[in-house]
Amino acid sequence: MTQADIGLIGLAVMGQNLVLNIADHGYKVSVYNRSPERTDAFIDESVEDRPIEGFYSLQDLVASLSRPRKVMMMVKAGAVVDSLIDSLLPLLDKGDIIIDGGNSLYSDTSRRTKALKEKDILFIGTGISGGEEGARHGPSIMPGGNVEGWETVRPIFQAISAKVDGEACCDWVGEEGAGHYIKMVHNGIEYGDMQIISEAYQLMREGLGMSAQACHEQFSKWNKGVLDSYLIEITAEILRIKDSDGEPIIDKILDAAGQKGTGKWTGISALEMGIPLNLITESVYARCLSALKEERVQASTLYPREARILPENKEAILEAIHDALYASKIISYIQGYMLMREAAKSFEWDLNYGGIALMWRGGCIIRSAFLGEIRRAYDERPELSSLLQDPFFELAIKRAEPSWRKTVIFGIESSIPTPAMSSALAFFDGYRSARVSANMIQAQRDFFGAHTYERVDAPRGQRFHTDWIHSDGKDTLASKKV
Ligand code: NBP
Repeated sequence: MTQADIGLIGLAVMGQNLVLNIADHGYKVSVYNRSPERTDAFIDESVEDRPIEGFYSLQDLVASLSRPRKVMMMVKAGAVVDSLIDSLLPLLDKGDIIIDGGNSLYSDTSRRTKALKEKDILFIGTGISGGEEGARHGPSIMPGGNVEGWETVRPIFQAISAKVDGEACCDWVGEEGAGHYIKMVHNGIEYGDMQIISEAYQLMREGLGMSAQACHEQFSKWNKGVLDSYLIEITAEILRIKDSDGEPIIDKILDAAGQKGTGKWTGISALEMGIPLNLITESVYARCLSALKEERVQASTLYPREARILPENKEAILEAIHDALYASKIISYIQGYMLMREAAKSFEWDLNYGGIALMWRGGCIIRSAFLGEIRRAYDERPELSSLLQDPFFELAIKRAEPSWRKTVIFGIESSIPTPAMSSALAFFDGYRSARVSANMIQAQRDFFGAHTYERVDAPRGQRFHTDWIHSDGKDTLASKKV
């Protein structure tokens, strides 16, 4: 009997769909799950005549694989991954490859890559996006880890991934935890995209008094232009669907958002790296605030909102909301790319920024036409330090700016929160300012803590201190070089 091309551990929703996808591309797959009943049910109900075989011990699974063996785990991130690696190690030989396709934290992947390298086992930690549907018909795949394993797994990964204009949405991302880092940033951007779309929706629904059906029509229209993306498409679809009583189902859904943690990880990493990733971080906070449902309901009676007067220039505001959504989305990706650039510097990863945009272009939740422009920008100028320096994005932001401001003002005047759109605008206003308010912060730090400051009329790096406390009422103080 021929040996299998790859083994897959973990037959929940992602694992099952990936196995079917791999088998449909002509590869023989061996599968294993902790609970044997799930393996049996999968083999009985879904496998049909595909080249898939179930095993009931890791030993038998590994023995069924061709060399070098490729064993992929699709299990919950965390301790389970470490314990499975420990169980696999005695069964594997030098040059075999362990792949973690779950949502592992990048630092865990870096640790595992290094530890397994010492045992001559190649480790690949790969981000996989697209949910159940993507896993079955073509996900976005973001592999990183030990590059020596890449050529062996590449044919399978690129065969099963999504394709855009014939190109696979899967390429090598970089060393150690780079694949999982990029997947984490992808998820952070997903939080941001979802938040700005939800803000636009609330402005339309409550600020402009539009029905769910009218919002459906508007989002469908927007999906044919620069905002063309999976998340705008599903938003339009959600707004069309009615509950059994004929009312829009969106109105029956409780306004308390869940989260699994990848947005938070992205925010934490941005804080650690010192990158102003405020749109994504605000999106995480917005979910936290939404979860305080009971407190919000109480506060809404304590601080009742003034009755809203619908504006007369509805069409103009609608257009402004579109532009604010587009500009905020650009800022979100700009911040995401700033973070990846800093991570690459800090961890000494050689990231391919255009390739990352291609990987996100299809198959994943944040897929959009707009990512084609990001790819073009980085292909043309790989050294680009910010997408704001690319003429396409420069023009887009300049065109959208007045409407973006108008939208944020409309939200404030209507007491509709737009934390992501507003923070994106605050970021932009700070980024484009040659002088910000940090001179005051430096003066305060020097006043209470003698932290020193740099001067505008001295070379960078020279530090000064003022003896603010012993001024004895004098308002002219000397700045001393320290
Ligand atoms: P889960 O994250 O729910 O993983 C559970 C699967 O792992 C079950 O089949 C379980 O077996 C198996 N498993 C094995 Br084998 N050993 C286990 C152990 N020691 N402890 C616990 N479970 C064990 O599955 P999923 O939703 O398919 O996701 C798989 C990975 O892919 C996760 O890391 C997830 O974050 C990631 N991911 C998910 C999505 C998505 O849309 N769901 C998208 C992208 C990435 P059992 O049958 O005995 O419980």
